[in-house]
Order: sequence, then structure tokens, then C-alpha cells
Amino acid sequence: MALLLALAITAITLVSMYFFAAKTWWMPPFISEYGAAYDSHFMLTMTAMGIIFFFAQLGLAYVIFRYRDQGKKAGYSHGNNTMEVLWTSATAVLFVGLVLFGQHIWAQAHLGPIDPNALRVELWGQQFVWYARYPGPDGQFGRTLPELMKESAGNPLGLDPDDPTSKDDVVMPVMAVPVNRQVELILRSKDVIHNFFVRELRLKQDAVPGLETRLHFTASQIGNYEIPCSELCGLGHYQMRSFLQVKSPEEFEQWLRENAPPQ
Ligand SMILES: [Cu+2]
Repeated sequence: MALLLALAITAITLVSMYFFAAKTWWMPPFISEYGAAYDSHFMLTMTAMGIIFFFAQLGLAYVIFRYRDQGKKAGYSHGNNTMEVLWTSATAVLFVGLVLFGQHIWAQAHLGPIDPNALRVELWGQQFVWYARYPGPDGQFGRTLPELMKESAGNPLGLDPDDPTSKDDVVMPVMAVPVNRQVELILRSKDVIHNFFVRELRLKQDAVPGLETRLHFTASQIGNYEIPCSELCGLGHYQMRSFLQVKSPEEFEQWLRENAPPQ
């Protein structure tokens, strides 16, 4: 029985490692400037964890077989403090090391220089939809007031009609951006924490109520990419998704014009 269990554990280990190594289920190709660095960091993490996983599982299988029931009385072991300290510190060093090694990718997307020509877009999360807001021809986001937020009145973000800069703001349930132009994304939330995640951009960031979280990216492939909310935000979380539509500059301008509010 012990041998069977040990063999089963070994088999499960090898099969699951095969699927990771063969990249059977993998992320789609990346379309942002962070993709290459992100993927190589991801591979580094996966390789390090894969090696540890392999030896830990083999160790488990060995121990199951080695200490199988042989009809003897079980003995008590208090463990080994030196080993405890050793592997706990090794784990800590490994995790902190990986974070330090990868933090430049995060810093680049959040704190790196922004092109003055970048397109500014706000993306608002609410239970359970996304709204993208563009500042319109005046280049300024108008004032929003929580008491004016009313979906049935066609004003989900509460644009203040008394603020002239809000009149040309474009609010859409999908987010379109032009290809090969930097986008400064400002994440906001109306209620709880949501999470912006586009696999192809290799970007994932919380949208927190009361905060404007800024990050920037340049999409290099025209296409339609899913934005699933990636923070468990309530009962309707499963249906909270929108799309990032990467368009040619001409198509993007046309899209923006077509969806501009009547003046
Ligand atoms: Cu959400």
C-alpha cells in the first residue's frame, strides 16, 4: 500500500511537471513592452519552484515508503530545529530575492516616465461592470460627483453637467486604445476593490475606492483582449468583464468621435 501511494505521488508529480514544462496551458502571447521581462521572470520563478516541488514530492514519496507500517510500535520524533531554521530562512531568502529581482518590472509600469503624448484613460470598476472614461477634445477629465452617479440616467460616473470640462468626456463600457501609443491608465473604483487584468499586457492592478492608481503601457497588437475583474468583488464578480480593444490610430479616433456625447 505504501509503495503504491509513493508511486502514485511520483507519477502525479511527473505528469503535472510535464504539463508545465510543455506549456500545455500557457498565457497568450504578450502585446506590451513588459511582456519579455515579465515572461522571463515568470519562467525563473516557475523553474525555481518546479525544482523545489520535484524534490519535495520525491522526498514525500520516499518517506511514505521508508516509514511504512512494518508492524512495529510508532516512535515519537520532536523534529529537527536546525533543519527548521535552515529551510525557513532559505524560503524567505528565495521569496524576498525573487521579489527584489522582479520589482523593476513593476516599477517601470507604475513609476516609469510617461510620454507627454500618452493617451489618458480612466477605468472605473463598479459592481459588476467596467467603465472607461476619455477626457475628450479638451484633454481634461471633468468633475465627478457621487450623488450624480446614476446608471438609469445614463450617467454612471456622475459627471457634473455644471463643469464645462465634463461635457466632452466620453464614457464607454469597453476600453479602446490606439496601437503603438502609450496609454496612461488611471484605475478607480466606485465601491469595492476590483482588479484590472489583461493577460496579453502582462499587467494586473487593483482598482481601489478613493485612490487613483496610475500605470502605463503601450499595446503593440491590434485586437480584442478580455479584461476580467480579478478581485473577488461580490456575487456578480463572475460576470464582471469588459474588453480592451486595440485599434489603428484612425479607427480609434473614429471610435472616439462616434461615441462622443452630443454637444
Ligand atoms: Cu470586480
